[in-house]
Amino acid sequence: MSTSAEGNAPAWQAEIAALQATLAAAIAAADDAAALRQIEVDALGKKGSVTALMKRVGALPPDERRAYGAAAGQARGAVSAALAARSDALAQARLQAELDDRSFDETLVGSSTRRGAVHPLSLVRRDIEDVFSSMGFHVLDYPEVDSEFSNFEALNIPSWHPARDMQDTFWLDAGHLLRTHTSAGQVRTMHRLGGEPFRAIFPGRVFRYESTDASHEHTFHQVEGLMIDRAPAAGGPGVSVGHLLDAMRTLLSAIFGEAVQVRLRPGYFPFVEPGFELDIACRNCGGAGCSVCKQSGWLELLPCGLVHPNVLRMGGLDPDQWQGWAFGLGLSRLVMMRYGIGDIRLMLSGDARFCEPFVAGC
Ligand code: FA5
Repeated sequence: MSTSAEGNAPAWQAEIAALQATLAAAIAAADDAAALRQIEVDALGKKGSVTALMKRVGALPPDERRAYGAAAGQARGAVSAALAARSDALAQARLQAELDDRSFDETLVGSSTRRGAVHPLSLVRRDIEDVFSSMGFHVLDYPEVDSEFSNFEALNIPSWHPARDMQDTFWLDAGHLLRTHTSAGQVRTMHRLGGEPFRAIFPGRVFRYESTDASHEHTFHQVEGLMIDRAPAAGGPGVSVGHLLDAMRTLLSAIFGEAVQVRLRPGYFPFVEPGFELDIACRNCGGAGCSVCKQSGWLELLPCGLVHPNVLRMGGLDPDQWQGWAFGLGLSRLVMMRYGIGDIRLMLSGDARFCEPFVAGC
């Protein structure tokens, strides 16, 4: 059926050789990966010319099929190999062109990436957590969205109480609010850890609906401290204002690396009795008076006191059996004092330059 004009060689031999030669020329002429890919599809794809060769084997006389299959298979292998070789050669040429490109100077120093820094609030918070952990305190975390109950009622501040006006509140729906102070975690902690003496701190972000100035933000950080022990009447050591002050002094000297001048004033908070305000001498101005301390030389930093019996009751603790002290440290203000930051509003401004001096602390 299919012998060539010159003699015995079947016609398909010349046909396969011609196709192979055409493809070899096309592959050699292809000068990018897309052109090569097209040739590959046209030759080896489902409807490709080489694939078509393979399909024709059934139409040949049985005695030619074996030789035909071998020749078509060899053509397919040769085309695949030529495609791969050309692809390698093109990649190599591309690389060489990049290396030859004199506009690229591989001896130039690379540009450096900017290093991040730990925010000073986090640095001081870590220090405080270390100091209190070493004194046996748990470090707890509570939600920023809390209930009116935790934030006020559980702290002996019912809805009619004038003390609610001391902390202007961002109200949410259905008795929820953005906590105005970390004290919102006090009663929850008593339920969680009570029944045994315990010590805990709970640092966090708090929110107040108030106008801002150099020392007031609507969003700032506090650290709450709470210590509960058995009353002497219940055979325990009890807790005292002396112990509270001692813990506060330990904390402040650890933060500032030296003894800090403090003063204690009576302070009113419905959830402590007696209550105090612990102020520290303004380190921004050395006590001379500045915008941070509102010219007074002192900065209100650390309200504290002995836990009110009503709050102990709310926490499921019998005030005849249990006593406690609590403090609510203004962490943002402490950070300002430690690093001489003149305006609290810089703290959460989101300006990356604010953190640059603290890169070394990472
Ligand atoms: C309270 O928030 C009480 N929960 C503290 C407390 C806890 C008292 C436990 C007794 C026992 P006060 O509203 O004073 O108290 O806030 C505590 C501290 O947070 C202040 O001393 C001050 O350092 C800081 N602070 C208060 N308001 C702001 C504000 N707007 N911006 C920055 N810091 C503030």
